[in-house]
Amino acid sequence: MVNLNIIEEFACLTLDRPQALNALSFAILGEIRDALDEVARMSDVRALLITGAGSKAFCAGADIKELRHRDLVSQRRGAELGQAIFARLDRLPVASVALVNGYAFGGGLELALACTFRLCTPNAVFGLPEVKLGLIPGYGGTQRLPRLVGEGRALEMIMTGRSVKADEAERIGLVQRVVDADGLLAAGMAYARHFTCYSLPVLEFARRAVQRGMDLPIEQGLQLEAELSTLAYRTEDAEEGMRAFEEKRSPEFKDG
Ligand code: DAK
Repeated sequence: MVNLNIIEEFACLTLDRPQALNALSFAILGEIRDALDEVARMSDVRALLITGAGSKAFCAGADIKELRHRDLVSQRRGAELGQAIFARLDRLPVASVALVNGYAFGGGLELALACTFRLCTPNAVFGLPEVKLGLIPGYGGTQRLPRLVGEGRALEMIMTGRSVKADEAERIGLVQRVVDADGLLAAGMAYARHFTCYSLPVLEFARRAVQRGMDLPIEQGLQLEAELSTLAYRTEDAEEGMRAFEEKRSPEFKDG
């Protein structure tokens, strides 16, 4: 149900349950968790790309058929499990790019939100329609969506269940780019190369400063920035980057 492949310098995770629009059963969630653990152990991977099998859906959300008839304790554990898996994605040592090829609803949008970046095809549709089922998002949507698009837009999507098409998603910053459906993977790889050509530890410091800083008051965020920018300065790659500037040549980063 989940395929993990290495393509050149990238790990590529595909949700492969197209007959149910790649809906997140608990089994698929477990496979995503195992795949993320595997990616975290891969020393030669420079970014993770995530997409859905088929042309119709990235992921239509939590498996609604599985969500019914569960006791409250299991339901609470289910929410915590999904949240913990998406937090792992958020905190992977490498950046991730969601390649959204169709519907990204509910848990599917929450999966994309936990990625560092999002690209989508022109037929992509984004939504948190849980309210239509008498539910609210349970895998991080109420927290990550407002941080990305602002409180008003997030509340509107969550409280009305309104979905957003690709062009609006790009306009409100929900996705970085809309790209052709043909060659989505190639577009994802080309996009990732814009940043993976730099020093991986330095990129990780930058990502941590921005992402963790979003959760902190600005004074603490600035402290975090001072610590992480000093750590970046101490790397050999920083020395190489500054030396290359003075010598008027391209730097050769070694991820150290
Ligand atoms: N779950 C299970 N099956 C799904 C599914 C889903 N989310 N979405 C689609 N499918 C299945 C359909 O049942 C259908 O299966 P068969 O009937 O053929 O067996 C197949 O995929 C094809 O779907 P459709 O026939 O419906 O395809 P259409 O093109 O007509 O419509 C659609 C596409 C995406 C508009 C429609 O399928 C749809 O509205 N799907 C549901 C989208 C949705 O509501 N997603 C949000 C799910 S709720 C929590 C944990 C998590 C959550 C909340 C709480 N706790 C633990 C507390 C999060 C909840 C969600 O994500």
